[in-house]
Amino acid sequence: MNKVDSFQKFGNDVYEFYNLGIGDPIPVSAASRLGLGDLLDEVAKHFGTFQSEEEDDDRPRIAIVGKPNVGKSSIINQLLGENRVIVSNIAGTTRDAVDTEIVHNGTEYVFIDTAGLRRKSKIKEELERYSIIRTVTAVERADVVVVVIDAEEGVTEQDAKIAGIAHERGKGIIVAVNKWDAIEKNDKTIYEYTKKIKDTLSFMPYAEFIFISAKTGQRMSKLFELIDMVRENQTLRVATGVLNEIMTEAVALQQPPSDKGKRLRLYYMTQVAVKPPTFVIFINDKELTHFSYTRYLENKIRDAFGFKGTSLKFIYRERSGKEQ
Ligand SMILES: Nc1nc2c(ncn2[C@@H]2O[C@H](COP(=O)(O)OP(=O)(O)OP(=O)(O)O)[C@@H](O)[C@H]2O)c(=O)[nH]1
Ligand SMILES: [Mg+2]
Repeated sequence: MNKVDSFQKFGNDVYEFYNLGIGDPIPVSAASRLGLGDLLDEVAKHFGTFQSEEEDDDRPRIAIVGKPNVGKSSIINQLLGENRVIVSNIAGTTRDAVDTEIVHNGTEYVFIDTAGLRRKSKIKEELERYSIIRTVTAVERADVVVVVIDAEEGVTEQDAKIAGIAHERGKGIIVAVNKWDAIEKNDKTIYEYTKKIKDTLSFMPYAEFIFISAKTGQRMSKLFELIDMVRENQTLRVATGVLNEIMTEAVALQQPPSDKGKRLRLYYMTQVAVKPPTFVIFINDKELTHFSYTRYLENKIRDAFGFKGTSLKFIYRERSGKEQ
């Protein structure tokens, strides 16, 4: 019951609402901020414990995402070695995310299959939105995301959009070019494909690449190696001492940007999180930061530690009390 601006004045009126027979009325006032805590308590009572279930599960989770018909389900089938996921050549067969457990070299992996994201013009908006939500949910649950591209079709803007979902969430990313058996190749083909895809996915230069065939099984065990590597990189921690050595050296090699006579100063860097590896840099003034210098620092860190397949996140903090 909203607008109960005074419990003293209107408190008794609330009982009338029991007549509705839909449980206890909870008086609140949004304007006077009354009763909101009680309302929240009531809401929180109904929270389940479903979330912790997956948090306790430390098996690697890999989401397979991509446009319709690129071969996502086929990849999982090939990995599994038995037909447990429905495969068909009609675009949009997989409507729901499906979890498949696969044991490889004694490690248990959970693969999450998703429905392909369609371009808006092709299907009803509703279905499009549903597929996006499914993909987003799968990506959020995953440690590593395999973005599948159809070698026959080549890379498209839609692929970039799908890859962007994983990139924005800081997931480990592997770009798998599937149906590699179906195209004609010479010794330049892999190079040309890689260049084209890197151009289209230029926002994630760190992504790992693999050229596979779900049909013939080409490089499927290599895929597991990549998944393991990317997962390790997602959780890699760099010691603060080493980080600051790299930072000091980087600053000495290339001056930080300045504006109106004031120069960006970097005092200290430390890694505060993994998945994705996240670094806090203490500086004098946030206004002076520039993405190109952040990228420069990122490249220095990558030169030293690789971090292949994972994005890195940088957070700037102004350090007060320091002379500027
Ligand atoms: N030649 C070739 N065909 C493939 C390969 N992988 C999948 N296909 C074919 O591509 C079609 C689509 O495969 P699916 O695995 O159903 O594709 P999907 O990405 O799961 O499709 P949706 O679930 O509808 O989004 C099928 O006809 C497969 O046989 C491959 O590596 N080579
Ligand atoms: Mg499928």
